[in-house]
Amino acid sequence: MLYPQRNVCRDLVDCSGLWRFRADPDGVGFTEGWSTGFESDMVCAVPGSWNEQLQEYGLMNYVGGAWYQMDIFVPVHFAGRTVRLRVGSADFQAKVWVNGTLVAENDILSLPFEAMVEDHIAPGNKARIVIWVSNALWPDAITPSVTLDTYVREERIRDEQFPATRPDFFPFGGIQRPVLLEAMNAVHIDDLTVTTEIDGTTGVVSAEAAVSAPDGTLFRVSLPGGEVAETAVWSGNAMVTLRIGNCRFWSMTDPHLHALKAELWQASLLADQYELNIGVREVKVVGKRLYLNGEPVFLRGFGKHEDFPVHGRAVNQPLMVKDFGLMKWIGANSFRTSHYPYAEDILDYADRTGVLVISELPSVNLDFRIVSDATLDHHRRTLDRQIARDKNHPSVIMWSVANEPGYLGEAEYKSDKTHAYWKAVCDHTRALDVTRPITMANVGRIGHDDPAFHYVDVISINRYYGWYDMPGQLDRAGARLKAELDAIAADHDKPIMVLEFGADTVAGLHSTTDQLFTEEYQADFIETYCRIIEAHPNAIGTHVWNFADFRTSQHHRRVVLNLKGVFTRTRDPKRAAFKLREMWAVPYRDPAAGEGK
Ligand code: GCB
Repeated sequence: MLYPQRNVCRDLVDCSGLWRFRADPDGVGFTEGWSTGFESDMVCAVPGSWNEQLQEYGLMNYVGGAWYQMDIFVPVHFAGRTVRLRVGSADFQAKVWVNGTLVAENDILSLPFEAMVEDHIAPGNKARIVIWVSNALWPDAITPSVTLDTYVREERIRDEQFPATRPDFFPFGGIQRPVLLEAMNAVHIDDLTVTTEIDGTTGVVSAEAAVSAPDGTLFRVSLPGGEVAETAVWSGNAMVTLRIGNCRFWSMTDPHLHALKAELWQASLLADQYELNIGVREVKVVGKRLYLNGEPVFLRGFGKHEDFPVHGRAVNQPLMVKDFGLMKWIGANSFRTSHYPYAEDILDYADRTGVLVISELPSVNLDFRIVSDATLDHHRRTLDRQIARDKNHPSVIMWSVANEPGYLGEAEYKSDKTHAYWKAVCDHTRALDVTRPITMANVGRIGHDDPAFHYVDVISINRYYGWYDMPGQLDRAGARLKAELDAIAADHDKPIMVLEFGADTVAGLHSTTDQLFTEEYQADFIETYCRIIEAHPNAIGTHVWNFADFRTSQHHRRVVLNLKGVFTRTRDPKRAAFKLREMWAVPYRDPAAGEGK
């Protein structure tokens, strides 16, 4: 799935801006024909979440459908060309009409979808784009819905969150990434898959294309160093391999990108061109270690969120640049896109800056009492889309296929059905991408005999001893964490990643003794975890929860925000940030490597 681009063969129109907006809690828009156009005085900025943006219009906690409309001028030179409409993300479900014709429907969370629309537009005129978006989830989604009834039925009314959501982050709604119109020739490259290998000092680059082009069209790939390879298209496909001698491999310290140029030629006519920044690197799990280019790596970093005042979950480039600056300042080398795929801009920037990314699917708190074939189908289709979108990023080193399934500790989780589910999900992931390891974030309530551990390459656990359990008692918490790492290591010869651990902290609150919510406690908590994890021979990383405070649904245990950030929501450092900076200035020392010396 290629991000639209502007070059000698392609052009694009960015439809960002103020779209006409209308909430539709009762779904009347469908019967009243809003898909051809509707009246409203209200606007919503795209990309943007509607919640904080339209708080004063009653939209802060709104869960349901809403309509967006934009009349966009289609340039004259789009005439006679293939035109692709691409919506970067519209959470969580969407339908799109162009000049009154339904062109796309989407139920994949937080990922792009597209439609070819040349038959529905008249270049040289405006085209009306209408998008219906709903931020309501549904029971079979890979992040299942909850309602007030769910809490009542389960006799957990004190767990009710408003808006009702199981995940511990706000259900921002809206068109949160750009809407783009891209023009290209009828003969064009639909997709590129680039994989890289290291052969001594040589980089081996394979570029496989899916194309709309007749057999015999020339597919040509070149690199800035002068390497070129070409082949004839056959049956909509083409593949070439290039070798880069004395290759500068992509790494954390030298994130070198090669601008690969893929082209389609019909005799002497250039029909299409696509430029892709690639990094030559190899990721592997061997035994209990993770390797990048043959060197063991220890991940130090964070779970994050796309979250900021007013913007909500929308792509926010200044914030992105700031966050990467803070990660560099603190000494982090990696982050997880908890708990959904992030905007492409963020992955591009990670490619440029050498930050390693665990790319997580938008699957949170699967409930194995209600998981169905439809859920598995949704999981597989999401994997298809996410891997199609993110496969070419050198920064993406691992897929996390879910966060905290079995969250309620339901008995159904430890069953054959669950084994079959994770086997199917991991098999599907490997069928799509054999070049990256797979993980999944296990929840404390399921403990360390999680069926998923048998199918993933890296075992990941989220733990909160010293916070939700054993509050204020870091000695007990540390002993429990160590015992659990040992228990997992005894059962599985696999790397272990601690993907979450953290403590809510009110910036400015202090205490001379261990006290929840204080800056000292958060710093001590994180230090205790990091020291225990780094000393464990199976551990390959620590990801602190969370990089920054973030908005949640309303619940008595959250003071507007989840306060586990080491930075505030507006990015001021808490004491723990300085503690991490001090600890992460000291290089990781592999405890196993020290043996026998
Ligand atoms: C978790 C979840 C994360 C929450 C966090 C917390 O285990 O994965 O989404 O925000 O705990 O702070 O409770």
